[in-house]
Amino acid sequence: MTRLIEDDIRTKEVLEWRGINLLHFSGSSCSQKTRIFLNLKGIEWVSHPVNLATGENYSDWFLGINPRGLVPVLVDDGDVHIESNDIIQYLEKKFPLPELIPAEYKELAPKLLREEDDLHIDIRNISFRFLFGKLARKKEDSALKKFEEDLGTIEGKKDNHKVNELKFYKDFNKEGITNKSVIQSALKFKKVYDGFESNLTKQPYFLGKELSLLDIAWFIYTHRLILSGYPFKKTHPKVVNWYQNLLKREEFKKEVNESLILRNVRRLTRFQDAIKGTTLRKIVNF
Ligand SMILES: N[C@@H](CCC(=O)N[C@@H](CS)C(=O)NCC(=O)O)C(=O)O
Repeated sequence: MTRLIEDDIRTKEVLEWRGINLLHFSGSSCSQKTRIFLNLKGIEWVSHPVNLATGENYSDWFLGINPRGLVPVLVDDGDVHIESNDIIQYLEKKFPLPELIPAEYKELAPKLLREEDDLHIDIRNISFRFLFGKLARKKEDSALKKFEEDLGTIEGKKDNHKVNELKFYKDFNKEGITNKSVIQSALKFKKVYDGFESNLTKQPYFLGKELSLLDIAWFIYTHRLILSGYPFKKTHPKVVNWYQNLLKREEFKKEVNESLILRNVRRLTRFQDAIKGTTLRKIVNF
């Protein structure tokens, strides 16, 4: 569990925040996952939007709350928790009902969720290329430098996690998202979804008869991949069925509402890719 200690928190005002507070961004996948979880649990929370599109996550104010510069962040009665999967597991303990980790998976759940988190850069590769298109803007060198030089700590220590974030944005600034990265990322997803497809022949949800944290986490990735044109219908029809059933639920649907501008950008990107023969389906070819 990643909870900041008081010395890590430079934006001291949050120490006074009472109740469940979430710093988040409407279109961020990890924020969407956390909000779906809060909806399903019926937890009341205070919303603090952080605009990733304008780089608010690299402001001193936000880095003083999360030195990783990432949303979501949970502030519960002044305690700061980062990392979406840690946040939802923390909240699962605090609000046990309805149970979203089946009893037999209590030990395995952190590992299964880590596998999802390990693919975060991969979902970013695909989203940046096929969903956000020209809206996936480069970060200014000055912003990256400020982030790199920020002295924030996590649990009292310098945070190495930043290295991956910086690498992603430096590579992206240099070469965008290459076909090679798209293929590598898509293959990682295929491997996981092959396993899910086989699970879903025996049961309605990834871990059994009941909806769990794993379904919530993977619903968001699946949603993004579907919008990006991943050929699920051909490769994983049971996954499509599982996804469509979840999408009918208000707790899920309202969190993935796409703004008009994003929808138009995505459609335009798809149209241009179709003309150039560079859609996700064409590139991965499975
Ligand atoms: N492992 C982190 C990943 C969080 C993450 O990457 N958040 C993205 C939004 S989905 C973000 O804040 N990105 C800001 C940026 O890339 O500048 C978690 O699960 O909370």
